[in-house]
Amino acid sequence: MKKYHHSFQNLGQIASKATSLLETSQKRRSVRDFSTEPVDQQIIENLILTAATAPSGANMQPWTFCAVSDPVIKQKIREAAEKEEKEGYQNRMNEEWLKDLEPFETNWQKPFLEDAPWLIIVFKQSYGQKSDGGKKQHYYVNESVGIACGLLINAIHQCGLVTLTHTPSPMNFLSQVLNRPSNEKPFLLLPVGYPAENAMVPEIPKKTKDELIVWY
Ligand code: IYR
Repeated sequence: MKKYHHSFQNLGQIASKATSLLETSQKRRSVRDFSTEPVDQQIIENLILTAATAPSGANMQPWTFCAVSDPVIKQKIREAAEKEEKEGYQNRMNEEWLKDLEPFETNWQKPFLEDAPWLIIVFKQSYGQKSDGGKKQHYYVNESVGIACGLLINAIHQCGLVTLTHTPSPMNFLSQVLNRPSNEKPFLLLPVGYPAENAMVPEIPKKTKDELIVWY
């Protein structure tokens, strides 16, 4: 163990930070129309390192972040995702689901998978590798990787870029395209970049504080 160093701030500083954090966070939107404008690899690396500060079960850090800018791989991912999505929209998703998605005007076509300069594909590691080749147990894998993704989404927004939580379903094609080992399963795909000039977002409400907080 070592001493924890806390950077104490006064109440006024904390209150004003909490307010400005809320205001900035309320501006975050999932964006589906991306510009092809490139983003430096160093920026993507810092965003991923920020995500990897997440807490995880027994600090096993059960995640792998694949960052793709190669246009050939992006094209492969788009083709495979659209094949699954087409099947999903036409046959797998029920009426209620399709109705719930209407405000978002989504469909099986996913041009953002090629337009965005980066795709970050987050893999969860169901287990790890021991040095002797055995399986290392991982704990609370979904919770841990979910938290890391939340930090990543926030970091992308706070630095002025946009993303979208894309979950092509099923998404096991990502393991093949990216040649991942069998202990890793695809968890979330995040295109990252700048919004297209005329990017549109749906007008959707968030729950009010009375709907979402219960004070005791
Ligand atoms: N995976 C599909 C469908 C989809 C499902 C939900 I729930 C969304 O919030 C948005 C889309 C797609 O990516 O279009």
